[in-house]
Amino acid sequence: MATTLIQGGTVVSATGRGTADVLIENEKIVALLAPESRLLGEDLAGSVDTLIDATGKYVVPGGIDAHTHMQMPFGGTEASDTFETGTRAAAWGGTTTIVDFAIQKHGERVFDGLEAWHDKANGECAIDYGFHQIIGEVNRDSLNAMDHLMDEGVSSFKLFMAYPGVFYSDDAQIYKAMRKSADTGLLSMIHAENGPAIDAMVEELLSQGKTDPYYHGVARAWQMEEEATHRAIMLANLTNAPLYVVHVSAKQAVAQLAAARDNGQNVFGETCPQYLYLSMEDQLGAGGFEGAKWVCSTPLRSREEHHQDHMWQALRTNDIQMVATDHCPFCFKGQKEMGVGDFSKIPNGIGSVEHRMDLMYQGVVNGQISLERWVEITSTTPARMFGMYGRKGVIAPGADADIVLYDPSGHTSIGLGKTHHMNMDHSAWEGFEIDGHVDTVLSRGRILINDNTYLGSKGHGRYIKRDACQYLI
Ligand code: DUC
Ligand code: ZN
Ligand code: ZN
Repeated sequence: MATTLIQGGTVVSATGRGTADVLIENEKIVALLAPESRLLGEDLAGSVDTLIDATGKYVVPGGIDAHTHMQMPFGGTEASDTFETGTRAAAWGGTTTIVDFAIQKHGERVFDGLEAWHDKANGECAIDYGFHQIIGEVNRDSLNAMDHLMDEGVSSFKLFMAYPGVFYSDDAQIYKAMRKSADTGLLSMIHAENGPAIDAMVEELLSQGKTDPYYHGVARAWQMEEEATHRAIMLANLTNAPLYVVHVSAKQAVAQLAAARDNGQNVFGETCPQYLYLSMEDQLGAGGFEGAKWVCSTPLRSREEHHQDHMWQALRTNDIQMVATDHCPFCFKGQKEMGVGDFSKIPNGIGSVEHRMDLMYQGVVNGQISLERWVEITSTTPARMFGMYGRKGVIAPGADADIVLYDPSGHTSIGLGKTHHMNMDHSAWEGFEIDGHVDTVLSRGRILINDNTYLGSKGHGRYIKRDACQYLI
């Protein structure tokens, strides 16, 4: 039996903090020990196999990024991080679990799609991983398959109100799938943007010669997001389906979610670091084709309209419950460049899996969220939302020893040649400075990162069979 003791740190949970030593046996946390126990002659430091000094550090549950797209075929190309490179980058940034999206394409069977994603990930991952299921075509066959997703440890599925001709589901299809969600307990995840109206606006803008990346944001106006969010909420209300809206970026969409929650509906919202820090004016409008680096959907919103401030506020007040990345990386050369002269051909996506914990910690430094809330929105809530809590998202006896030592007096300079391990030729976060540093990362008791060195390996990460959402009765 391998034993590890993390000694002298401040253990932070979603509900509080205190000095405690964490004892690990093999892959599990077995005890939290008060410092006083050492004075009583119970100092375990001399008897464990590995002793980690956490003095001055926060000891927090490993990050859970519940929205990633590793090697996802999309927009005529494929997301540039493989499960190997993407999960390694995640580990560097203190994320020890991802939930990626398996895809059922049009004309394909759901379980063939799921199997394909198992094949891509199996034996490749540095950290643990689970899957949501994208239902790309709601039909009798896929509705039947949904009856069996929970048995596979896939307790959530995603539908798109955007991307007509690719992943798009119309209202009738959404209605049918949500009925199934209510019957099976699967959580309905929705990409809420009015796809057909967006496509009409894209055509209009291009015909006026408005081809720059900035117009991606114009075409995907906040009205498109608010309307679709409202429609999703109403369909969920009608069918009694639990609803989780992904990558919320518009303050008007947040208001829809808040109203539904006040109304007693099981509705949840996720936002992403890009909607808290970046804007349509500063990044999408960077000039020329540069803005392509920040083309993602939903799009970056206007700084002048203060969407970013509202998003921080919503995180504080729990109108938005958690932060994922929607990690969907594309290189500038050869991938983003596909959209030179036509913004609608730029592959949609930003890579952030490596930086989520740091970027959200900067919210603590800036006084936008508390330290405990940081743990909650990056780890504990994702664990509960997606049926992993107890095993993940908490430092407590019986939990997997997925632990991050975070150094609040350290510093992280984000950018190529600095802290960049994602398989991308640029960083959407170039130049960001973080007043904190991921110091040590453990996944199921194994040290993956220590002293700025990667000690992990592909194949360490295991598939997590998830239970149903733990916010539902
Ligand atoms: N949005 C993105 O930016 N990329 C992948 C898919 C999505 O919905
Ligand atoms: Zn989406
Ligand atoms: Zn996504």
